[in-house]
Amino acid sequence: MTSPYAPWQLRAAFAARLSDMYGREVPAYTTLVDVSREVNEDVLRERGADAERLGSIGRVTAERHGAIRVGTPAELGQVARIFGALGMRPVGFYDLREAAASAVPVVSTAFRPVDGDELARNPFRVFTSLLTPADPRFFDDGLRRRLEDFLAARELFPPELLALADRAAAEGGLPAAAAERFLELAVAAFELSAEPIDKAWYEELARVSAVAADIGGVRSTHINHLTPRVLDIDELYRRMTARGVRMIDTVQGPPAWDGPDVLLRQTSFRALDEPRALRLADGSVVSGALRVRFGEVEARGIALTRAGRALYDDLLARVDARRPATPAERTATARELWAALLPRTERDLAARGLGHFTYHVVADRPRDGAAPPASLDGLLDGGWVRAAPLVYEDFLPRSAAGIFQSNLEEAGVRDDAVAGAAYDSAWLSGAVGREVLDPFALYAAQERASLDVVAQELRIPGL
Ligand code: OOG
Ligand code: NI
Repeated sequence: MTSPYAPWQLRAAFAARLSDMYGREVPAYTTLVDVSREVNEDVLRERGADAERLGSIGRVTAERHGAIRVGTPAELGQVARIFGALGMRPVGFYDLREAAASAVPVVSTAFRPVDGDELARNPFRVFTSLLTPADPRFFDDGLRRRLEDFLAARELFPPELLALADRAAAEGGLPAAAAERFLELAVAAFELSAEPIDKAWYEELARVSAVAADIGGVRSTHINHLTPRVLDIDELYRRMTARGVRMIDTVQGPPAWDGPDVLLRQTSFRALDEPRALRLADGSVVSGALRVRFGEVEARGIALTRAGRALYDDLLARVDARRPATPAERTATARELWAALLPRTERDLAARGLGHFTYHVVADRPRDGAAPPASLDGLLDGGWVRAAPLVYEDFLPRSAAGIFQSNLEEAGVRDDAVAGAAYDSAWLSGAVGREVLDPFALYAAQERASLDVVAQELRIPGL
């Protein structure tokens, strides 16, 4: 008997098949993946081993995040079962309803592996958004009721898929034939459906928000984008532009600078019109076109601590306060503040408690009879221990809102005269049916565990 497919193997296979499927649906995605690969190869050639400091080239080349959007807590719970079978858990709470310029009626989390070795095997993650029909700033009572009825009557995931997901979770994987069936059904669930869309209903929701229409205006779900990781996002931006692809006007996230890469930088382009069948009021079906999907690419840097993240958020606020008139001015302001506020080296980032690292005993340090010092600083200075940066595995709400918004035609409407419905991480945990994990706690635990191993190996009382 062959051994069953482990969750990480199912995850890697799912990510690869989703990528094939999405490449057939959105050819521009294939161009983006090709250009990303070229950039990564060039960076590796130029920078050598340094290029792999935040992940092996094998990991980075295969690395993708997807984005999906669902309508109800019940649907979100089903998503959690499917991704749970792939070893992915909900991490982080993102409220995209609040971002100033962009009114997107969703709250989100990201499903991803959480253990260091699982991330190294395959870090596939999916940014998952849940529509908020109960937020009166977007939906009045009548629309809310019709929307909830519409959502309650649809089925996104076939029972056979969910049963296989539960079996994979219970048995820690699936045997070959069941794995094959599970992957087939899982990928199919995220394909763009050919079923006709009720044009009037879709347009009514689109007047509130294009995202609301994309989620609640159709009877199925689909992958919204699939994002490759690139080692030099500014170079990628130049190359895509040179190929005639019109990118959004900025790279979201921290500015480019000559210090350590931190957090996440992302940019995107609008996908083309996609043909969709539309059903008119008289029951006839016509062919129409919708533009909801896009291409996105990202560069990942070092995970920041809570303090580091507070510094980043403060930086964004300071940039806003200067009211830059153009994207170029915004970038220039950010670079100036960034250079003034952020440490220029990884070592300083760690010393100031701003970035997360794991620590490792240097095995081949020449022995000179001296006892290892008892402080981390001393251990690093003396060459006993080396620090490896932890890569940021999560998302940024402000960037996510920017990505959502820059790819929409209409800004959407949010009526700030009424109070919004309150959602937080605890509420989302209830909706998902499992605990939404705190990303900061995950990085801190990884860092802590590495320090415990160092202390044990060097026989020092504790670090
Ligand atoms: C999600 C947009 C956010 C990211 O990478 O920040 C996102 C969506 O469009 O559904 O994917
Ligand atoms: Ni994305």
